[in-house]
Amino acid sequence: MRTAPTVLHLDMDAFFASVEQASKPSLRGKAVVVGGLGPRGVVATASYEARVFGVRSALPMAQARRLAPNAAYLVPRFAFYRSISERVMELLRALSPLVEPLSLDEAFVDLEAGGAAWDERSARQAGAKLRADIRAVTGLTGSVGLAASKMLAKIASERAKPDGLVLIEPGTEQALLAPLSVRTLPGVGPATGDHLRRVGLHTVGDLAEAGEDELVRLLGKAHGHALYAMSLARDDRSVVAEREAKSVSVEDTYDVDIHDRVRVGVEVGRLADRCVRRLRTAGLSGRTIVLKVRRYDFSTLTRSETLRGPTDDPAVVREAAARLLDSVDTTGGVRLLGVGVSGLADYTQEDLFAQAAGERRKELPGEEAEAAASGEERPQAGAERRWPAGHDVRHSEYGHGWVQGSGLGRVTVRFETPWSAPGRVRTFRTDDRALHPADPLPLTERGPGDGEDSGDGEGDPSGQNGRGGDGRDAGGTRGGGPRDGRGPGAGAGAAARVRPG
Ligand code: TTP
Ligand code: MG
Ligand code: MG
Repeated sequence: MRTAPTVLHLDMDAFFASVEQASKPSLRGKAVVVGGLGPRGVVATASYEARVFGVRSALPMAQARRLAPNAAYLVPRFAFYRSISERVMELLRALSPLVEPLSLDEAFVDLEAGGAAWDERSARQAGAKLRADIRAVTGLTGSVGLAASKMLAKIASERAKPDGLVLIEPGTEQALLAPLSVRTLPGVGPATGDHLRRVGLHTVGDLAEAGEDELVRLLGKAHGHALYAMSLARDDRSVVAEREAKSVSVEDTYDVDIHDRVRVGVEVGRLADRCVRRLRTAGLSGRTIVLKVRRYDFSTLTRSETLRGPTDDPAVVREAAARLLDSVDTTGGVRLLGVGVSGLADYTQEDLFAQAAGERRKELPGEEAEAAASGEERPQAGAERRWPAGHDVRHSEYGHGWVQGSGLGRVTVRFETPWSAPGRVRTFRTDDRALHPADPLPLTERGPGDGEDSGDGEGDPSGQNGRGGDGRDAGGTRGGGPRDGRGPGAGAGAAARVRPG
C-alpha cells in the first residue's frame, strides 16, 4: 500500500437534485426530490434541503410526499445528467490517466499515476483545485476524499459531504475505521451485512478482532480474507481505468466439450458464484448479467439480461444466468462458458426508477431501457402530449421554461433559465400549440441563441403560486427571490479564479 494520500475519490453532492437546482433558479435552496412520480415510484435522490425531512434515495415516493409535502417533485432528466457527468469526468482525466468511474457522479483518481500529487500537501492542493474547477465548469459542488487507498478515499469523501474535502492522514486509518459499521467496507452489501450482524459483528473493529480464520469460516475464503485485510485498513486495490472497470466476468474453457445439459447448468451456476465473489471483492454490484457460450464449432454467442437494480446477490446472478442459458441451444457440445456482470455500480439498493417501470426494462436494450426504467419521458408532441414535471419546454412567446405540473388538461410552466432570476409561472392547455418540448440549457454559460431573460418583466404575478390543476404539480416553491449568484455572473469567470487555500 502506498504511503501518501494520493488516491482521490470524488462524489458529486445530491447529484440529480443539484443539477435541477442549478437549472432552475426558483428551486435553489429549496427541497427538491427527483425520482419516479408514478404510483410505484421511488426517490432517486433528494436535495440536502429535502433530506432534513428524512427524504432519501430509495424511499417510496408516496412516503416522501408525506414527509416533505412542499418539496418540488421532478422526473429525472437522465441524458442531461450524463452530459454533466461527462464534463466532470473530463476534469478528472486531466489529472491522471487512471480514472475509475463508479457511477455517473463518482470516480476514483490515482493522482500519483498522473503526477498530479506525490505527498499530503500536493494531494490536498490537487483536490481543492479540482473542486474549484468542477464548480467553474458545471456550477455544481462535489466532495473529495483523499487517502492512501481506495477504501479510505471513499470513506473520506463521505465524511466531506456536502461540499467539502477530507484527507485521511496515513497512519490514522485503522483507528478511524474501528468504530464504523461493517457496511462501510467495500463488498459488504445488505446480505453480508445482515449475516455479520447476526453473529454479533457490527463494527469494523469487531471484524479485526474476530480474526481472519473466523471471517473465512463465516464468509468463505476469498471474501473472508479480503474483509479481514480491509478491517485492518489494508486495501491494495489499484485504481483501474474506465475500460477495464466496466464489467467483471469469469470464464472456463473445457478440455472436453460438455454435452450434458445438466452439467452445463451446474457449470454456469459455479461461474455465477465465482463472478459474484469477484464483484464483491471489488466492492461493486451490477445490473446486467451476461452469459457467454462458445460451442463445439467455436461459434460464440452472448446473451444478456438487465435486472431492475444492481445486485451482488449470488442467487440473483445464478438465476439470471440460468434463464439466459435456457435460450441457448447447446446440443453438439460446449467448449467455453462465461458469466459476467456489467453496468457496475457501487451501491446495491434496488434500483429506484426501475420499480416504477416494472418489467418493461427487460425487453428494452441500452439507452431506451434506462429511460424506461427511470420513468424518464420527454415531453411529446402529438395526440397525447405529456409534460413530465421538471422537463424543459419552450413557449413561442415566453421562451424557455420547465414543467412545474400538469393535470386536468392544464400544464403549468415556470419560465426561467439557469442564468436568469427565479421566473414566473403560467398555465396553458396541454394541447397549446405555442408550447414545445425543449432541450436542457447549459448550466454555466449562455449558449448561442439563448437570448431571452424570462425572469424580468413578463409573467403573471397571480401565477406565482403555480399550482397545477390537480395538485400533481412540482411543488410549492415560489419565484421572486433574489438572484443567488449561481448564474453566469458568479459562474465560470469568478469561480475559475478560486485557488486552493
Ligand atoms: P449518490 O452519489 O449516492 O447520491 P447523491 O449524489 O444524490 O447525494 P450525495 O451527496 O449523498 O452523494 O448517487 C448519485 C446519483 O445517482 C443520485 O443523485 C441519484 C442516483 N441514484 C439512484 O438512481 N439510485 C440510488 O439508489 C442512489 C443511491 C442514487
Ligand atoms: Mg453523490
Ligand atoms: Mg455517488
